Amino acid sequence: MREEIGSKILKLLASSSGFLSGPTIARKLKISRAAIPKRIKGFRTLGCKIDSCAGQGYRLISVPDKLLPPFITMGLKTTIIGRQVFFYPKIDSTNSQAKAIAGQGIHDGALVITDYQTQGQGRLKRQWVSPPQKNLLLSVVFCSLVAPSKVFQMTLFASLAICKSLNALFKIKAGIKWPNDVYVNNRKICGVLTDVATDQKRVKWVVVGIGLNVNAAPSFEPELGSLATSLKRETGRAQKRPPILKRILEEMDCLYKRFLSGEITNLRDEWLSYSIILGKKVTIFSDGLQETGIAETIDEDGVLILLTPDGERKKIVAGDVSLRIQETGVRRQKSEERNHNESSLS
Ligand code: BT5
Repeated sequence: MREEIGSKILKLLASSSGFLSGPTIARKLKISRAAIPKRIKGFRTLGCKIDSCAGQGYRLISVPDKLLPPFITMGLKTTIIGRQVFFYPKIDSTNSQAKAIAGQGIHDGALVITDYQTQGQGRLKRQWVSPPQKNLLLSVVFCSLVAPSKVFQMTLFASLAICKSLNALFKIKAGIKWPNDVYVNNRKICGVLTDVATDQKRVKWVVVGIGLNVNAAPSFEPELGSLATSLKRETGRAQKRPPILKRILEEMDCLYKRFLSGEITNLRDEWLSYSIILGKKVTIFSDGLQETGIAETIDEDGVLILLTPDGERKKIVAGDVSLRIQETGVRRQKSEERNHNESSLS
């Protein structure tokens, strides 16, 4: 895909700390000087602050909190994810759109992103709600040929990348609730939805959708009030979305490349280190049935191993199940810790 001239100009300005003259920009990008002022004007209209000075040229001061492709790809340090961007101001669902274009020769790691979803999807036909222009709503299309059993590992990147990004950018301690939700301080900050298309024994594509609450107040949806949180709530102030998005894409890019090179065990260990369910009492809901036990571990294929009260180890596949962490399990863990400390003292 050829990169648009405007994006190239913006990237060049972003990579320079001082002014860049029109002739320098034209020479570096092999474009005509006449093409530059129009693009600069366009970016100013979108909210970019760009200084201009006679004889010196242009200097980029700041970009707005907009998710337009040039603001995403500018300075993005990835080689696979987000190299192709499809932005929609409003759409039904980024996962639906990503699925619609997945088979049409788009690049591995293509990004579908929007400012507002009218029918945001959760798992099991649940809804993902998000007010316009506040949060991150995106889907990444993976087109590498992998075996169906490896799909869950691919979806690990998303939740792991979110945890690592929130930690690196805001020192926020985020944890993963199997199979793929991200929690901060016992509230959900991010949900991940994976769609897959298989062709005989191969996966044709995997779409990993991410909804991350950035600036929406949890009260945007009264029912979610005490269940959800956002970065604004956790950090105490509104945050710009493009730098957060870029960090997430960069973390995903790095994890994806590790996955492609066969580094499965290390990835799983890293993912497990962020798990908030291991050792806890959990209840699994599936097809109207429920099963309670201790979440013992998650195997390499992403299957949860549940230790039931009668000592049986059951394998729970992520597919169509929901999981609830039992409060008693948390108390139980605390009391176990207390017991452990007491016995250590004696
Ligand atoms: C998920 O489902 O958590 C997956 C959500 C994935 C959303 C992204 S947005 C971009 C992409 N395009 C899409 O159409 N979807 C993906 P699940 O585990 O089923 O959780 C859904 C439940 O989370 C709902 O029933 C609500 O209880 C809760 N919920 C809905 N919106 C929320 C929000 N903004 N923050 C926290 N919780 C929310």
